[in-house]
Amino acid sequence: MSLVGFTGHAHQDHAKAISTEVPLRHDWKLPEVKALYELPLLELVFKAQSIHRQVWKDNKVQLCSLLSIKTGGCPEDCGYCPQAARHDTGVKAEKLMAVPEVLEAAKAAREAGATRFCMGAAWREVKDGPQFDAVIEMVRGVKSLGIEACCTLGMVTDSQARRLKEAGLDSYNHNLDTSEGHYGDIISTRTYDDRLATLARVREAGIGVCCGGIIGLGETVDDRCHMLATLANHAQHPESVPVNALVPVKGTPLENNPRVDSLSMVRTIAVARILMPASMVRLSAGRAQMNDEAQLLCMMAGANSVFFGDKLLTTGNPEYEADMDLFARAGLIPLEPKAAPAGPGAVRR
Ligand code: SAM
Ligand code: DTB
Ligand code: SF4
Repeated sequence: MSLVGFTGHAHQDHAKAISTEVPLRHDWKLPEVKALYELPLLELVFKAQSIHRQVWKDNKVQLCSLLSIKTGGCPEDCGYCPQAARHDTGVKAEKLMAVPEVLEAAKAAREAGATRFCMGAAWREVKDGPQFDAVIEMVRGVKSLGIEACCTLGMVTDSQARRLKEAGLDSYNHNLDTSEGHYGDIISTRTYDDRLATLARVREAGIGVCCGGIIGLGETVDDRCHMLATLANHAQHPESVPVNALVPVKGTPLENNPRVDSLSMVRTIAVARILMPASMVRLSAGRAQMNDEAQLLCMMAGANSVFFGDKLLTTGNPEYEADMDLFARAGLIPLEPKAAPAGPGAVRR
């Protein structure tokens, strides 16, 4: 068990008076996670919010911006994904964006209040060469704007992870998506172990880990709890845990999956917060399908970050104005740009 401490925390300003009394556990068992998940909802939210406030005393919400730097044409077969080449979704394969274009978008995002810029590529894995060199330039450029840089590029090797770290990358997003048991029903072109191996390389290189999942893939409550326990039982918790609701896209095998009940999002987020008190929990895909009240309940349950801007990678997100209006009406305080850290934290999670 490790304790949350002050030193080197990735969000030192944000988490200002982080409590030294919140234990970080790495030995969660499925029945205890499930018992949390199945608590009466308000009890669960109360528990999660109590932990949240002990750690995140200033109670701010980070605005992150997401850009698809390389869209579509992906060789993988992730059942949910509109960018898989084999799914006829109308998403066209595009080339990698040019560095200046990406940096323009990052600048605009910063101006609009983003403190984190995430670049996504529809790749199975990173290949060394001019395209990876360009991504390295993008990372350097984003860092020179004084905001956090995050990438999600598929699998990486040790040396690629080291180069990303040297360029200043704060965080690498690579989701487990679901439980190990359900993984094979959703993706066949790579394994859960491939996923874990990339995450280990990212961690080893000293880059912050951004790892979460999707609900609504036809998984059971056990699967959800299993995934959350897997995340929390890593020797260090991921610094960042995105919780996505499936956005069903026509042409994908999961196009007819039933819509995710927003209360399941609330429960998943609350359990993530309880299991990983010091991690950023990000209310990610699926916000456009949620009303204001459901989003606020997710924040009450411990979500302290959203992606803003009208598009995620290829699917819709709430309009900027609607988000700003929600923040104003609810009195939500965005994490200020100056609070963005210079690099990944060294604290054990
Ligand atoms: N190709 C890289 C990979 O798979 O790691 C990076 C990009 S991929 C689009 C990033 C994440 O987006 C996936 O791991 C998945 O969690 C999420 N995602 C993709 N399609 C989604 C959908 N339709 N609904 C919700 N989340 C989705
Ligand atoms: C994550 O977990 N969610 C974001 C980010 N990481 C890269 C991506 C959501 C993608 C939703 C489907 C789309 O827009 O294509
Ligand atoms: Fe490719 Fe990533 Fe989509 Fe899977 S989730 S098909 S790896 S872009």
